[in-house]
Amino acid sequence: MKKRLVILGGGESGVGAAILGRAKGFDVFLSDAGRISPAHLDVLQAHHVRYEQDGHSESLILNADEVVKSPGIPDSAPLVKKLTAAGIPVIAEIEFAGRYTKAKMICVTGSNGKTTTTSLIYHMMAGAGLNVGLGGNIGKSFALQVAFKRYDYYVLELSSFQLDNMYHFKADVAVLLNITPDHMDRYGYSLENYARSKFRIAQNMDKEGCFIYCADDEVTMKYLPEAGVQAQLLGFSRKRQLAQGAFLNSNNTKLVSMYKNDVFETLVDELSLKGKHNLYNSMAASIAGQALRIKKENIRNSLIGFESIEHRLEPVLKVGGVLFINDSKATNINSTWYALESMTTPTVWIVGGVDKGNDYGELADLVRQKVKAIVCLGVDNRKIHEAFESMVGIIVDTRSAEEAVKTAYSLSDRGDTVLLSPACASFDLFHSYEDRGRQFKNAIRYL
Ligand code: UMA
Ligand code: ADP
Repeated sequence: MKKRLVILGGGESGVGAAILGRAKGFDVFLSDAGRISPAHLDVLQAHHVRYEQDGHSESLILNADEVVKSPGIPDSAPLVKKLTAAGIPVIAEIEFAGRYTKAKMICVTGSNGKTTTTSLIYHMMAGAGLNVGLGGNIGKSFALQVAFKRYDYYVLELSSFQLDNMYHFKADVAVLLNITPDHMDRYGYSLENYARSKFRIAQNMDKEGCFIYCADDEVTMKYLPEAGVQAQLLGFSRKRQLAQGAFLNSNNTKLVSMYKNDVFETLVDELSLKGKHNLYNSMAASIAGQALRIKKENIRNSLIGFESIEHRLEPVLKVGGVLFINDSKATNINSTWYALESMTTPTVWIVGGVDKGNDYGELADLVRQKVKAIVCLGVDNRKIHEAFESMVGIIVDTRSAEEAVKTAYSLSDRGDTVLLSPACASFDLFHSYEDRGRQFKNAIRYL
């Protein structure tokens, strides 16, 4: 008899898992509590996947041999609890798809910088002529690619939600960029739980593998000793030189990366991604490149030639001498900290949205130094007012990207920067951070 594979969630990851499940001969059933998008419905129908939407029918789910759960569904969901209580394995799409490929896995996690670093490593590997795919928490689902493509390597961005339901998946090269509070609601408001989830990226690695981590990150360094990582440990640091891994030379002009006896060096000024946070991302990518035996010329070319990604400190336009920057993907305090830190002119800061438990106090010093006015873009802006009223004279509430852009422009002078770096999720006023970033950019073009 065919094994019954139930997929919970009909988004990108669920649909990919369903297609792969069909290709591998499972009896597949996909269930979504809400509406499945027309594009995904087309794919399901084209592959004759049985599905339901607008609700989960327990009778069709609790008879599964195995369940693939979309990362947006928490383990605390009643249905997931029932499955677990019934002893039915609940796994992530990445775990499922990982069974059907022998490709080498380069995996990237962290609270911030995942998409940037994953894309940079992918760009480096593709530029070196490797047959490589890009997936995980980015773009087309990994499972869909495993169903249709034959890559030798995958570069996967992994969120903690994906890692939580991964058990046997093994990374060959793993990058843990940083651990700062995010998604605390899913981790019982415990940084320790969240950190443990991030370290799952290394759980099945052996001595052949490389674990690349930030030696300046306090939380990573706190949990590293107890994580029992078996792989070679390769740190990166802006603050000190390391025997193995990446760091700065003595006058901070060069990024130096040491892997075994191999030394790679490149000028910091020539790196295409600017800012201290991106220096970390470039360091992580350069060590990964060395561990993969990519030629130095290819590593250097990718670090110098990589173009910035949409919604991540993306310079948009200068209007009347005012530079507008779109950092809509900054959905937590740490990413906004780096954005404000990299500002070199007086800044009108657009901030707000759905707060995931922010401690705005961490931004106080930078706001005092750099911010001349605050434009709140959110439904409930009370915490922002309370945090910054004493240090910034002008704080204005707005309810749309257009209103925020017009207000910010009116508050700025030639030579200033208007920075959208919200430190919050977007769902109160927008469909997604991409929607917020695009509306911001459109509004600038109409000024
Ligand atoms: N759903 C149910 N039952 C529930 C709850 C939700 O059926 O109890 C359904 C929803 O109605 C929806 C579907 O589940 O149709 C969505 O599932 P999902 O939210 O897990 O999203 P996917 O579309 O499958 O996308 C997921 C990742 N989303 C999340 O982790 C929230 C995508 O990351 C990822 O690109 C995709 O898999 C590819 O495999 C996005 C993301 O926001 C970019 N990630 C978070 C982040 O980066 O901060 C972690
Ligand atoms: P993620 O995929 O982890 O959300 P992104 O690369 O999409 O990361 O970047 C998200 C936000 O974090 C952007 O605002 C970006 O400028 C900022 N960022 C990028 N790399 C880092 C880093 N290493 N540390 C802190 N913030 C970062």
